[in-house]
Amino acid sequence: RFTPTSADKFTFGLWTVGWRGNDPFGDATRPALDPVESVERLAELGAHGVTFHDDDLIPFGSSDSERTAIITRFKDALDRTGLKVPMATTNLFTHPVFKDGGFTSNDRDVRRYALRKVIRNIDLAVELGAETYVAWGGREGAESGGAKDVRVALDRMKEAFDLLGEYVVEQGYDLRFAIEPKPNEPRGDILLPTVGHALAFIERLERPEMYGVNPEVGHEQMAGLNFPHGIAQALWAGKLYHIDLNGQSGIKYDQDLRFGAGDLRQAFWLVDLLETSDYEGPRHFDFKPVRTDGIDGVWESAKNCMRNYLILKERALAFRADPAVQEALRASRLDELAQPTAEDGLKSLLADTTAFEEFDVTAAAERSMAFEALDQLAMEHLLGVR
Ligand code: GLT
Ligand code: MN
Ligand code: MN
Ligand code: MN
Repeated sequence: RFTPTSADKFTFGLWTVGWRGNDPFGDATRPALDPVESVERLAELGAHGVTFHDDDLIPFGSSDSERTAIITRFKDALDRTGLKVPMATTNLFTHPVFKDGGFTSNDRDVRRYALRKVIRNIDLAVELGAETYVAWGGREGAESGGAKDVRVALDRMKEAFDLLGEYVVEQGYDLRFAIEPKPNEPRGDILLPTVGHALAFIERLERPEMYGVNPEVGHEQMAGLNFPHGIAQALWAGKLYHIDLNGQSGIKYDQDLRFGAGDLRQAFWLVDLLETSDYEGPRHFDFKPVRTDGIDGVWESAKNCMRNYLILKERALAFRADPAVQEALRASRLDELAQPTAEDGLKSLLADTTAFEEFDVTAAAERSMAFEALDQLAMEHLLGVR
């Protein structure tokens, strides 16, 4: 029970289990992990795949022959374990050259270099079978008002994504981009800070159908937003191309806790939403095993990201299947929300005196929505007492 299989589509970034615990105040607390060992351990735990930044796999500055040797060894591990690479991404944030960003650095040479770095890793991503290419622009932003002309920076951001789309089309690759929003950290303010900003940006691109979002639980919650609501809107727009699952407790630094830690109720509603939606992509964990723990804690937390998802999935399905819940949903008139407001058309709405002239506003205002009873049922399913 609660033991994952490949069919659950759980995936992990190499940078998650591989995080050594270095933070702005302290050095690494754990030794480096060999990506091949990560592949083997994740496969043993029941994961479906791994994802990576170019530099997670191939250390920055490796020679071409070193690069080839690393890729060969990595592919061999994938073949042996059956692990997939459904997504890859580019590190445009660690090296000091990216201190003012990649796609939107004020320095044009840096922008050209960033694009070439992405394109080089897109080729590798496609070679390894990836269908999604994530773009998290953590360094695209500013700490002060005069430092960035945001409208011009968005022109450069659009230019970058359009060029990458052109490259993918020209190569005949079957690859889509997923933009990952984050409000701040490492920059004081990051461009495309929330799911909503990213969705609006995508519609300005030359080939909008090639771009969607990769929302991360903690990133929206850092902005005080309701993550399941953001995911629902991304689904509604047909733009949920990928997802980063983790945990966060309120508005503070990016915690990247294991999935299920942090805001448990939002985690429940998120799993309920995903499992009743048509999203069939990976359930990707982007978390950081706490730096207090040794390597034991790394595998313990990786295992529990998946376990917590499966527990919440069981709870959410039980919630939906409970006749008392179905009754409560009707009492709260969720079925009525699903009915169009004026299927009879504007003309008949305007002619309908019961809609306005004769409408009993007082009686309607007095009808309870009965949301408390419904929410308590959800709470009791979540707590395992029903
Ligand atoms: C970095 C960031 C994550 C992103 C990764 C993809 S990099 O770890 O904090 O949220 O998903 O670039
Ligand atoms: Mn994060
Ligand atoms: Mn992160
Ligand atoms: Mn992420």
